[in-house]
Amino acid sequence: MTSLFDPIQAGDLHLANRIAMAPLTRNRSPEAIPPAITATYYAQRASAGLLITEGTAISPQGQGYSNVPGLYGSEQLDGWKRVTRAVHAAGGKIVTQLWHVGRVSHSLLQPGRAAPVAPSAVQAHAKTYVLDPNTGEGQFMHTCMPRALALEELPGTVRAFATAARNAVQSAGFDGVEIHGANGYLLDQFLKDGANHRTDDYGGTIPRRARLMLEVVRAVADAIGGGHVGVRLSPVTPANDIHDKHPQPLFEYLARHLAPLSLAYVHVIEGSTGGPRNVEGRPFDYAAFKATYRDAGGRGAWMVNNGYDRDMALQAVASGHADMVAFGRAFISNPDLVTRLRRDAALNAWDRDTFYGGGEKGYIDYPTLEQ
Ligand code: 8OZ
Repeated sequence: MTSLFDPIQAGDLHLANRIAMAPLTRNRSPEAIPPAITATYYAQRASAGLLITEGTAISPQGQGYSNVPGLYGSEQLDGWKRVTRAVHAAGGKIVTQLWHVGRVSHSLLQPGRAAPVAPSAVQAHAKTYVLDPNTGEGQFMHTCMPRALALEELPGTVRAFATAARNAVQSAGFDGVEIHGANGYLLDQFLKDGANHRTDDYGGTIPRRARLMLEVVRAVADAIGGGHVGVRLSPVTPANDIHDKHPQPLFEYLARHLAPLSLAYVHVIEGSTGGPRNVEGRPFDYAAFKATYRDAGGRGAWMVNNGYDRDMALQAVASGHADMVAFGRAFISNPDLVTRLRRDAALNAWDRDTFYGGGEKGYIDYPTLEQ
C-alpha cells in the first residue's frame, strides 16, 4: 500500500515524499523582491516532498496585495535565486506559483493607478491588503471596479505567464511552476460564470470560459515542459466572491483537456479555501473529477488540499483518493512538519497575527523537534 512518506515521480519532478507545502501568501517582499529571510524560511521547510511558493505576480498588472513577490524584474529573480539555492542545498524541490489576481486588486497597486483587469467589468465583493502610500500603514481595502480585458490583450496575458515560467526556471533556478488557477483570481474569473460575462470567444459556453486557462497551461508547458508544471484549481470555493452555476461539467471539461498535457500534477482545493471542506449549496464530486482526468489519460500526480490532518492525509494516499497532500498553515508553524507527521509528534500552533506582513517573527522562528 502506498504511504504518504513514499517518494513519487510527479511528471519530471522526483519527490522524496508525498507531502507538499501549499502556497501561502506572507507579504514580506517589499518592492516585490524576496528578502534573505525568505531563503531561510523555505530552506527550513525543505524536507517537504515539494515546496510551492506563495503566489508570485507574473506582471505588475497581476499584483493585488502589498509586498507580494514578483517574477518580472531582475532583482526579483535574483531574490528567488537565493531561495532556490538554499532549498536545493538543503535537499529540497521548489516550484513557484504563477499568479495574476485579475479583479482582486486595488488601483493603488496597479501600474499608473489604473483599474484592475478582469474578464468583465464586474466588481468582486472582496478585500485586499494595501499599504497606504503616504503613511506606509497596512489596511484591508475593498477591491476596485475592474475593466474588462480587450480580446486583443489576451495573447499578451498568455505570454506573460509563459515568460514568467521561463524566468522562474532559467533565471531563478526553480524546479518548475504551479499555475494559480484557483481562489477567484484571473484564470478562475475567466472559468466561472459569476465573473465572466463575455460574449466573445472567451465567454459563454464552458469551452469558451476554459479557453484562457488552457491557453495559459499550454503556453507554460511549451515554455518549460509539461512535466515541470502543476495547476491549482478550486471547483467550489467562494473565495474572492467567485461562483459558477455548474462547476461539475466545467471542471470535468478542464480535466479532459489538461489530461494530454503531461503535467507534473493537478492540485485541487476541496471545499472553501482555508475553511469548511463542504460548501453549503455547492456540491462537488471530487472522485468523478479525478476519474475524468485519469480516463482521459492524465498521469500527473493528484494533489489534494484543505483541512487535512495526519490521519486524513495518510488515508487519502493509502486509499488512492490522492497521490499527494498539501498542507498550508501547519507548515507555517512547523518547519519540520514531515518529521512530526512521520513520528506522530505534536504540532506547534500557528500565530495568525504574523501570517501577513512583518519580518522574522512568525516566519523563521518556529521551533523544530529536538533531534
Ligand atoms: C490569503 C491572503 C492573500 C492571498 C489565495 C493567494 O487565496 C491567495 C491569498 C491567500 O490563493
